[in-house]
Amino acid sequence: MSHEVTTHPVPEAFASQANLTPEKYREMYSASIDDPEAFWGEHGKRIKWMTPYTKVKDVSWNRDDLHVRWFSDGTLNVTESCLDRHLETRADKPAIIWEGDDPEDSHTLTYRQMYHAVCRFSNVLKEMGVKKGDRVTIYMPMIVEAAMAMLACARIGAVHSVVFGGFSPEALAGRITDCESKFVITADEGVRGGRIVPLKVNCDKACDLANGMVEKVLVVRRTGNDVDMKAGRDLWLHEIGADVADTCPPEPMNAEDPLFILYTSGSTGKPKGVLHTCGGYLVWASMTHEYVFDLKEDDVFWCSADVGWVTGHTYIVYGPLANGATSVMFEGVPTYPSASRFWEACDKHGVTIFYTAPTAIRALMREGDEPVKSTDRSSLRLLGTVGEPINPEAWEWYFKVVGEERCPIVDTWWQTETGGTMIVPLPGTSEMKPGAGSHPFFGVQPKLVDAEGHELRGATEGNLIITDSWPGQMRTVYGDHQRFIETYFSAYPGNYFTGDGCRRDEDGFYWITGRVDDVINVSGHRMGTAEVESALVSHDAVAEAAVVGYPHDIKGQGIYAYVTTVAEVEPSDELKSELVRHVRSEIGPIASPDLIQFSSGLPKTRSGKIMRRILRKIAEDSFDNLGDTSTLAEPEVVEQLIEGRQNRK
Ligand code: 6R9
Repeated sequence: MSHEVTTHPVPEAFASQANLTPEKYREMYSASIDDPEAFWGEHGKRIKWMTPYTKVKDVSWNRDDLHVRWFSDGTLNVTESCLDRHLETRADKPAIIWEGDDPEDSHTLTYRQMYHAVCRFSNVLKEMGVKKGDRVTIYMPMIVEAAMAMLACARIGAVHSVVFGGFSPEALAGRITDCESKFVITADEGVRGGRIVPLKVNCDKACDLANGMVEKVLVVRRTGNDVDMKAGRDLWLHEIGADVADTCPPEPMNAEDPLFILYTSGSTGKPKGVLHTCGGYLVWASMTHEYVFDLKEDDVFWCSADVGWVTGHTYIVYGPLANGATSVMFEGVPTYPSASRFWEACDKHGVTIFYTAPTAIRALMREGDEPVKSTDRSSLRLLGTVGEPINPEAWEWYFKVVGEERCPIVDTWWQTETGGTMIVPLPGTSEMKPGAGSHPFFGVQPKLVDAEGHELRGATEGNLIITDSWPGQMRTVYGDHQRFIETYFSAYPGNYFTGDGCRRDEDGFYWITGRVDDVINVSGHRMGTAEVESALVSHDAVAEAAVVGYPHDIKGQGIYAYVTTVAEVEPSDELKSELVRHVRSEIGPIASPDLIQFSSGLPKTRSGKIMRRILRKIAEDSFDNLGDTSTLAEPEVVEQLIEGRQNRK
């Protein structure tokens, strides 16, 4: 990434009304670091507690006794913060504005309506036999019932595990069995970009694969098309929801009781079930949502993520609702029916804050300025991005064309594991450098280190670690605490390792440079290269596969797969298509390889370790700088791979 960017001051009109000033940020940040107990003791009160906490922070990042607890003697139910407490002053305020895939299709739910709908949903779950502590898998399209399902689980103390609706039956089954989820909530079908997604069919396949694990499936009617219902197992929400009460007492939960599990990819093995708990997560979600987005009572906030990702959890559902904000939920895609869709919907609903991913911005930028300029967008006052580094060109376009230089851009760096934003140019507090994550949020202590863990000071580049806990931190990997310790706390003992590389410039701004492990970021979706590899080798024709990321104009990174076929099978274009189909069915369309290169071998060390560094360089078309290849078992493989790469152009 180019280091030369134009720095922009905070637009004046924005600065004059911002919640924070540079001084206030510095003051609050220092307070959060100097005395975390006092700082969080105070800010923890922003959510509703049933029993107030007296303990604030109880954390050890020591490997032998690793635990993370915040507010640990407090009790609460997160839905009281998100719903009940708004009934007094915001009952008729829109809680969720739903914008359907079809631009003619939208509706609004007020806080009162949302409250009763969630209570009814909670009573339905109880009738199905869901109990406190049970895991419930949610496999849904972007309809309001997805948010209701999450909150209904929270209301009765069940632990939700939302699985992105674009995942395959195999991927869904893996996530069901990993957390032993006896209950699944799905819809008949989803609708995206004018196309139907067969959710119930996928869910049925997943239930078969999960070998009797699933006892009950609750089905929400979205399209109304016919689907098979299995007697004794499957239930329609509109049927059992018809005669349940519309109030439901909130289950008292300890601050450290689980709230949700969300599966995310790592550099090795199968996806990890990231576990978040009730108290700290909600404090973090609501606090970051307020300060990062300069939230005001009248804002209409639109986060365009899917609830299947952490961004949807924190900034469509929990953060906005805890803050009594109006949250827009969008069923469709940015380019359907046209490339003006986002901006038309902003006009339609008077959106003031808009938050999306760089990959969407790049895709829309390619369509030119006209689809943007044909819309009004005067309601917008702040723009945000998340998911991957944003290249300065896309940033400038977003700033100038979409926001007309009126709206600051908050580039929010964070992870599934962190629960909410960690590094961000808080609006109004700092000039903006396109592409820079900029500064730590309250309570966040970033540090840059070299591979051995030595701290790097001043303007420098290294691996990004966080040196102390924050309330929104994940608590464990569900069912595998050891993996939690190994993954995050073993590279730099006593510190949390993010897996990201980062540069700090001479002004102290942080710039995230991307993953330094075997995780790639495709259109803002995290993917373990190992997952794609294991999907490929599960095909009979494949002997061996190695997957790396390579620069891709729209997706940020594309998936490049090197494949060695078994002896009896000749490589062919048909086989390539077949392998792409295979990976889609094993994981889902987001994991489709963009390029497959057949090769007779892979570059390996004598001990048999694949040298991905070399494969990455070849995929990037940079052949000159392959580094030391002397440890390779068969150096000639590299020549063949380069030739193969060059021939494909
Ligand atoms: C929220 C989310 C986390 C990984 C993270 C990093 C990348 C996210 C970013 C960013 C640069 C940003 N990432 N936001 N990189 N600038 N503003 O995306 O969570 O899906 O767990 O991905 O995404 O590499 O480590 P998750």
